[in-house]
Amino acid sequence: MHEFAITAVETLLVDLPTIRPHRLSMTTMQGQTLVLVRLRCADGHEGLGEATTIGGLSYGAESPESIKANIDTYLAPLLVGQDARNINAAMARLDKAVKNNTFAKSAIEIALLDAQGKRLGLPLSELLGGRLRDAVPVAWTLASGDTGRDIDEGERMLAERRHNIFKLKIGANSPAADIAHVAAIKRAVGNRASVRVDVNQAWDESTALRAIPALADAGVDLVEQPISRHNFAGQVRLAMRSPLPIMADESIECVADAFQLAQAGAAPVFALKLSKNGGVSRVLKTAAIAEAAGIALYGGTMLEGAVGTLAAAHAFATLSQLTWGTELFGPLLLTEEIFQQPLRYADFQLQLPTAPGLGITLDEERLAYFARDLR
Ligand code: MUC
Ligand code: MG
Repeated sequence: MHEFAITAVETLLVDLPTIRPHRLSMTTMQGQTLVLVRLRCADGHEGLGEATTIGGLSYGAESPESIKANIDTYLAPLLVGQDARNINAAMARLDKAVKNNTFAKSAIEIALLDAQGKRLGLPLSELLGGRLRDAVPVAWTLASGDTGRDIDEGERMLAERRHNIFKLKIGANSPAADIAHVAAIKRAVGNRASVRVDVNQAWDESTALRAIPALADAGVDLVEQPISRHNFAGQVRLAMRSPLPIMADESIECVADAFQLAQAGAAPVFALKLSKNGGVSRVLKTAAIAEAAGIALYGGTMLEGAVGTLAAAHAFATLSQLTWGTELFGPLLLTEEIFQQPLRYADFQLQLPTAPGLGITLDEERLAYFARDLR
């Protein structure tokens, strides 16, 4: 076999509890399942990759189990024997044989990049051309489902200087109840924090038209994905009429979606997510489209653990603008650590590692304890 060949692609499902129930408009999460990819190479290097979904299949078309099955059955056999150093060729080979499955492909590309970074002795951000910042601002999602508990949590985050941007998950309750909930939290934190909302597509256009001005009056800064990704014309109309900037999240499932939204003027802010675009190189293409169109950027999350979070942080650190910061807090939502070093969150930011690749090492014992197939 070739000196730099990929020798094995292993996938593991790792079930970890969350620190509290995480309530979104479409599901309440009690835990998170990480799909970890371990990609081994003939030169002795190993790359780590990861993908997560939200609430199994409640966010999109891929689940942790489908990601694992599709990597094991279809993607891994296409990779074994290929040159691990030519990431573009490896990903093109996958794209030729397998449609969509962007989460699975993203996890693999992250693993290839991690291995390459280790091979060359470069942090992933340097592999991507170099970082423009050593840390990224990180929002926290207040989503306990209880207003008082959310205010206490927000106060704690401010006091610890961990987060001063809060995203509130709304859309599960009536608009009136949601607006009262948001207004109470904004009143409590005042100008010490930016408050944004994520509706996760729960409203129709008429509801959004009525609710968004009230959210603006309450002091909200940004509204994420208020209506269905399928109501394209409605998104364009809303972007024109809304007193608050609208961020597209679910509407972007690939780079072509980003182009169409930009072309139509459907949202002045894009949430960037590696897994929905199909990996690091793809999400940077979406960022380039946004930049060319004057669309502001936000570093989104699918509530990944440390591997997916660091891959995103390295990618987002290379962007010339990140107007709305990031929400790369996924590891902080989990109660258990499976890596040798926790990520460094301080002064409202995630600090980027400087070690080669992603800059993280597995704790094998803890992994073996939490991995579904090894228990
Ligand atoms: C989403 O829709 O943005 C991001 C943060 C969070 O709490 O949920 C995710 C998903
Ligand atoms: Mg969202």
